[in-house]
Amino acid sequence: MQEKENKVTEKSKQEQLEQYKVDDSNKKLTTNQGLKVSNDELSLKAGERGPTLMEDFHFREKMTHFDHERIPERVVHARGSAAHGYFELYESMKDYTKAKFLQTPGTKTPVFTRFSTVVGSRGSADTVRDVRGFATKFYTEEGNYDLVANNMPVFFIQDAVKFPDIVHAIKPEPHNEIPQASGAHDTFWDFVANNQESAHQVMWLMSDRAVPRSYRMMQGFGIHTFRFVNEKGKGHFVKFHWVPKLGVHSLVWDEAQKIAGKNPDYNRQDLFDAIEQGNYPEYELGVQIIDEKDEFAFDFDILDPTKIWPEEDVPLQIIGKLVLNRNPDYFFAETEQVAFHPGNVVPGIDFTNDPLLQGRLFSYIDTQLLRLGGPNFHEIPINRPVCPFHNNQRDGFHRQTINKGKVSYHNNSLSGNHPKPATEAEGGYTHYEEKVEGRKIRARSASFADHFSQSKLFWNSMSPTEKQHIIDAFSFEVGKVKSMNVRQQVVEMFANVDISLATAVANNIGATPPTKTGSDVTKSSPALSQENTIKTAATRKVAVLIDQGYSGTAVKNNLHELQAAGVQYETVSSRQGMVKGEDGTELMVDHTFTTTSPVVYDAVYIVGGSGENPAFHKDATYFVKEAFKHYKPIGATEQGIQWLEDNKINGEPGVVNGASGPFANQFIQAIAMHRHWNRKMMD
Ligand code: HDD
Repeated sequence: MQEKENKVTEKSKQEQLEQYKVDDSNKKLTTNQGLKVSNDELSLKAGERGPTLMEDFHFREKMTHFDHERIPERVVHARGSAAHGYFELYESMKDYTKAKFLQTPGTKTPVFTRFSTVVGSRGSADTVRDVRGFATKFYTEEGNYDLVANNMPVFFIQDAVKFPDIVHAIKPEPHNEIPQASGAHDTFWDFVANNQESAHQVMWLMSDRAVPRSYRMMQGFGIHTFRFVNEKGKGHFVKFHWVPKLGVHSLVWDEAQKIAGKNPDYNRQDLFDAIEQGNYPEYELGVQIIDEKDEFAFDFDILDPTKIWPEEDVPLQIIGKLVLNRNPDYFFAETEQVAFHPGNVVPGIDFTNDPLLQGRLFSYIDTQLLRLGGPNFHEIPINRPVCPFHNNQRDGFHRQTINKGKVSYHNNSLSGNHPKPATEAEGGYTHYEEKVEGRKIRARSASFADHFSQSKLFWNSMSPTEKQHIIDAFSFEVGKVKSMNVRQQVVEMFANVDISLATAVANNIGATPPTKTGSDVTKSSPALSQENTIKTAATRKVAVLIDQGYSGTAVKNNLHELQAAGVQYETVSSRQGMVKGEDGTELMVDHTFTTTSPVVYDAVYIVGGSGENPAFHKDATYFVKEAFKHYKPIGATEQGIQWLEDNKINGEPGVVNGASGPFANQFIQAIAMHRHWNRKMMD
């Protein structure tokens, strides 16, 4: 298929994909050869009770296709969900980069973004403790640019040659393939303790960042230091950040584990539903920029992927926004077959010598050759650039393009030496001419040696609740390690970060408390605490517990106000069908206590009803207790108020009593807070 040479707009990718879409509705069933099929239920047999005949081409074609339906899952990031959208530039970056999509404010570039967990298989649960991938393909007029990011700003290792090791260590153990999608086992922690460059990322992994409430509520980080190059050829170091408009929010660990059973598709569903409802996820793109002359001005090496650039030292400049506004039509064709590669760059964006980035530049194409079955995966619709592409590459499995003419080499005279390399002025990519000199050596730069100062910076930046969650997470994960020796090694290692952390963990997991003094870093970075991010009730989901005889007008008004604030709700009762208010109004019940669970809601609104049956009361009690335990906002009006008294939670933080002032407003504020940590726990 020949693309038209036209200007890229927000819709360019969608328009391109439309050409490949097929609508099967109201169509006759055919074979892949276009032959109409007259019977799709019975194979061709020699007699009604006889053997199936070889000549049944329909049976053979259908079965063969089915037998070959599966492709290898991604070796990491196998489980993911994606969406289409656009990136809009706010501020010209032309002083720093000549990338065309970053020149003119208002420019919109079509994108496809895939979120993922890292460790679990394709069918694993969403809400496991893990890093999340956040990969975006920008379909620019100069070719595809991929920002293959994670939701944590640092990585476990400093050199790509160790990537197979860290992945082997955290994946299920090879002898029994246990545990699935979890780092809570011996080999992972053995790796950590014996590869201490992992310290900083492990701190992030033990923090709430590892259990995001939603893909819509997590940050993204390019991690590596990349290079911007402007029209004059001047380079700047740059780090990329995605900042979610809804703030950064997480599940609590007990809740995350329960959701993994109640709805393993929790994050996937949330993304899909939000887009269907028109609540388009939005993230702003921030850049941190360092002048080349300041390459050595920091107390860490800016090429080290286990280090952040504290935002208080290198400010984050917001330059544009990403809006995800369209769900894929076909998961396999789009989400599964999309192929990202950090080496997909455009003029004006270049690499640095970060040894992790350098290795990634090899790994992605290599893995896709296997996963997507050959070298033509760039022709799969989701991967095709929206600008034309021409070269002398030919053949290979699944070739689709029909290149005309007999010339497929360079240099040539038979076709005027076309396709011809472009000059820099014509948009030809030229690599940044960094001067490099050195001996061939397998060594780690001494400037990469400090693994604990920024781990401590992270610890110092956490709120007391966040710190407690980190202690709890270490205690859970390392507490599952069978080897007492490995447990002790982990405790000793994290004593280098903070002695109170290591001591608390040691006491929880039966290890000997360490006697070291820990890192003496006192600095903190408020930007690292997710408690300091935006809080809003918009798009939060409330369970409305309601039964026969509810108070019609009050409920209607409150639900109306919640909706006006962008809050979503579902009604939950003992039976499906309608519930009737005492004023005769009726409401549809969305869920019963068996088809849903408190863990999948952000808040609970207890309405009750004058005709409550005992089963309702029992189930609602469990529902609210569970939500309370997970620090969620709880509101009550009408008959629900008595419930707060009966269960002794009236007056607790985040518990909103409709009898005391305007309910909806207070409840919306409580929802916006996300969780209310300073509660007394019930038994
Ligand atoms: Fe990677 C997939 C992000 C280090 C090798 N990686 C993959 C995906 C994301 C990342 C988001 C999923 C893309 C998708 O949705 O299809 N990876 C990162 C980040 C890293 C990182 C942010 C550190 C800064 N990765 C990394 C290293 C290597 C790889 C050091 C190997 C040298 N990553 C891969 C891979 C994957 C992959 C094996 C598996 C599937 C794929 O590429 O397409 O090549």
